Amino acid sequence: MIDRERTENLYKEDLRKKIKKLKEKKNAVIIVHNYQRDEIQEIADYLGDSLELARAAVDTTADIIVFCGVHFMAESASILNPSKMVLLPVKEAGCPLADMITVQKLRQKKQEFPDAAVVCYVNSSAEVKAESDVSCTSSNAIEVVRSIKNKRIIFVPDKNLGMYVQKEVPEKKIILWEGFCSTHIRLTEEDVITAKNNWPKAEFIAHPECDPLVLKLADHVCSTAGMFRYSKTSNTKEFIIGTESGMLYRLKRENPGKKFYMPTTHLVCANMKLTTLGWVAHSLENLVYEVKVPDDVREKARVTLERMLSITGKNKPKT
Ligand code: CIZ
Repeated sequence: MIDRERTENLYKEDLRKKIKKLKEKKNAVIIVHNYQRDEIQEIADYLGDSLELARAAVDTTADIIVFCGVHFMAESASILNPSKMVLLPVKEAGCPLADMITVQKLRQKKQEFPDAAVVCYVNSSAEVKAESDVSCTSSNAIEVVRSIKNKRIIFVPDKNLGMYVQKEVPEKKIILWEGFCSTHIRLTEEDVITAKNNWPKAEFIAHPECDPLVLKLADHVCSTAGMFRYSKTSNTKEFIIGTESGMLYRLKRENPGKKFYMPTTHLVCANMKLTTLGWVAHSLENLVYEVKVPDDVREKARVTLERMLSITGKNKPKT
């Protein structure tokens, strides 16, 4: 091993020890999204998608939640746990998709379609959640939309997820928002065709935030939680993964006999990768950066999130 690598490993080991001590001293829990760096996934008390993490945040008895993900996720944890301190280690870790909608624009859309219910993907701000009827994640979007009485639904802000749900729930009329995930959109049909040629025995599993042309090539479409379940139970031994590259770490760890490939090197969410061991230690040591939502917004957004949690059942996430 070259000296630089050894020094870096020793530094990381020191940081892991420091984080463990601080966590115990402050009664904190580390909640980590599936798209985080490997080094962050390794220190997770809970690792999962936003639905699983929202549930973990509700269930924890810790006083402090260190949320290793992006801003809207920490915000959801704070909305559901107003008495706990929720920390986002890097305050700039945002979500371009969540920024593609504002409350003002959503209000205009609601005026255009007054009979429609609003379903907002969790990748949205607390203000947008507060203005919506119910939230959803990619794990439960179909179930949530099916459960709604209104025939017309304004689905915000991800148009690809909205189109995917529309195909699965044709009896509803979904009004789409022009938002998209700037990471998933980078995956092209050509990338998938090339990957399928390179690994002809592999199944292609795609996230519903991908372009519809990419989804047409998929053997299975599901959320990240669905990808873990599917790859574990499927008899297939090789998979091409159509979502953020952070997924490979846990997929490989939980399926030692199977192979996982990325169809392109471009599926990296820069915001998700901002969190490092150094920032987690800094966050715990200095109790920064606390994410709080003003009471009036929080109360309405909580109803929207809790409706979603009650529709999907407390402990059984669907694909
Ligand atoms: O819901 C989430 O956590 C996201 C952003 C993706 C997924 O499918 O898990």
